Amino acid sequence: MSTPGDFKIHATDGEARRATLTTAHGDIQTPIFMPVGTQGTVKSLTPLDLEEMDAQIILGNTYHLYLRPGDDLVARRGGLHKFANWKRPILTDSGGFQVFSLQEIRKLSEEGVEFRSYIDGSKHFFSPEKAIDIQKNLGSDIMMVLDECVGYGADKDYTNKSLEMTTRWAKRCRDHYPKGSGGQIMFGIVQGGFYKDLREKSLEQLREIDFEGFAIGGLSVGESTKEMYDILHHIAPKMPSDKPRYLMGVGTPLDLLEGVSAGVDMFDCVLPSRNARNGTLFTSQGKINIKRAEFAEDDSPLDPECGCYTCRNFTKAYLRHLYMAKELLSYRLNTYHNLYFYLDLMKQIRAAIENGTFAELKAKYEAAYAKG
Ligand code: PRF
Ligand code: ZN
Repeated sequence: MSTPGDFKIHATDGEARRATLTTAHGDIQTPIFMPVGTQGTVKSLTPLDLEEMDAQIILGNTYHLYLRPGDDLVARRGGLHKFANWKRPILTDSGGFQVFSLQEIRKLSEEGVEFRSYIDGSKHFFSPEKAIDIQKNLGSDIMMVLDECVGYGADKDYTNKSLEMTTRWAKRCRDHYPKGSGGQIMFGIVQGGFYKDLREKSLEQLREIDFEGFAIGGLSVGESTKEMYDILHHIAPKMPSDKPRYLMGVGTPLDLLEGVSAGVDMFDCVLPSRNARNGTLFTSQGKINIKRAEFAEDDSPLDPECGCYTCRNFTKAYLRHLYMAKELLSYRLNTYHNLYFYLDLMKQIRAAIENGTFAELKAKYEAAYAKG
């Protein structure tokens, strides 16, 4: 019998790992990409769509669901799985990042963070304990600790003080939900900005606290790709090798391949779903924008190598028409394709690690996406 938090590595290829993570709602095969369902829905898709494309786990946001419809309301309906009729695992972010990225006005103290609702301007307060209570109410399989994601360009003194507070908050989160006290598991979040020694310090402090997994936060906040990859390759291989590693809010197809090559197991990002809605589509030949005039009478599928519903049934000319006419189906078909593409990429990555051909797969996508 396996219990939530169990993590079994089946194969490795360089730093890349092929593993299984057990949660209360089933196993997750890693490396994995988690579609973002901020408000308890992956925009424009049904749970059936997501199951069909083999999404193994989706992400929900503490911040949004607390403000609307309210985590108590969700709890009274048996939790987010029941409420949204999603039977597979859910990871919830703690709200820390959303408070820091969506608000100019917020008050940060040792106790927690005060912020205003993006809906009606009302005042709210998240302590580390509150962030966990909300995630308990939502009933997610994986909870994230409350952290401060420092902005790009923060100086070393600020970054240092911030990561030490993030550690104290992480400890308070764990103490509020000790390991094994329920079916939910909890991940710590490594911060430390773009200072390698501070990243190491954050990791060392979090290691002392007993988490089921560890995330890398504070990346993709405005830095160059080179700076991000530099920190990624420095810190990911130093993270506990017997626990899942999660790179938060990243990224492009090449970022996922780079992350896996550094030993990352889990990813989430709004990029495939958000880009889909503005007509930017990922294909095996690179990125295209469906609104371009060259597609007006293009009767070929979006991606001839893709097996998704969109690519099997519609032409680029039709997808362009839907986009130009702002038809609702445009959002749906585009989102379906982009997420299918991301999930299929992860499937290829898992197979390549098992076969010891990960480097070849990475090189293939690097060639297709060289144009950016
Ligand atoms: N912290 C949390 N969530 C996040 C991030 C973070 O640093 C990021 C940074 N890319 C995305 N989502 N809690
Ligand atoms: Zn497709």
